[in-house]
Amino acid sequence: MKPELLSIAYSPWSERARWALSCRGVACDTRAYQPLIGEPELRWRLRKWTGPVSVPVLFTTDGALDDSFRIAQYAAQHGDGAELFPAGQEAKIAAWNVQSERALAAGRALSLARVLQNREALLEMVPRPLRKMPGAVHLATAGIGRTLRKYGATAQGNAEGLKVALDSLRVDLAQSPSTLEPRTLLADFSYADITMAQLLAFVRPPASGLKIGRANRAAFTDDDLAAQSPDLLAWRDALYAKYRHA
Ligand SMILES: N[C@@H](CCC(=O)N[C@@H](CS)C(=O)NCC(=O)O)C(=O)O
Repeated sequence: MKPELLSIAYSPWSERARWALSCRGVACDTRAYQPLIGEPELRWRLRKWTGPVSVPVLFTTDGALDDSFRIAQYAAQHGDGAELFPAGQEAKIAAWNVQSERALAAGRALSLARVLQNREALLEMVPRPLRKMPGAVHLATAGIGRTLRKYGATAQGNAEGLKVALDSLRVDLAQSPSTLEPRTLLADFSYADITMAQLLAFVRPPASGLKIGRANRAAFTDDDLAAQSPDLLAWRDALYAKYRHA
């Protein structure tokens, strides 16, 4: 039986898992997760009644993997294709993933603060059939407020948090042994590139990979960071063009 991936179309956390699985050609059924509304079913399937639950989740015949990093490790062991975790580099890749986690948390707070100010972006967060319902904007506002509380996010210092991570990515790329074009963080393309490229989703979302509405694309974009990061945006876009196939 094929594994099933539950993911959010516009989420960079989900994108890390989708990219890793597609890179290794791991065939899976895919289903879209709807925050808030989908949570009871997710808890039921995970048998997790308390504490936070998040996506992506990969349901396999051996159990559920509820973190993108574990899903990427599964992809590395099952499919065929790019070596996502080259031997001897696992600890380095895990450290990049920790940096990515921190930076994405900063990006989430930054972008959701902008979504809260934007009616059209709020409506895009509501499933299409429910958008005309009275209170739809209210529902989205409540959902986002809940997400911000769930992840303990405050907008303060978050632009700085993301900027520090971008600066560190720039240094790591400059110091990499890679002779490839675009440069990769290790000698060859690996999960390090997948996880670090996601930082740029909160600078300006990529043209493919993430399915994101027009208003949310604008809310995810940080004009100041984008103006400071044309080199990293170009790096991310080139990585997508070369390595991110559907
Ligand atoms: N470390 C986890 C983090 C995943 C995560 O933060 N997912 C968020 C993305 S916004 C989520 O599921 N949000 C939906 C919700 O909280 O209801 C991973 O990489 O899989």
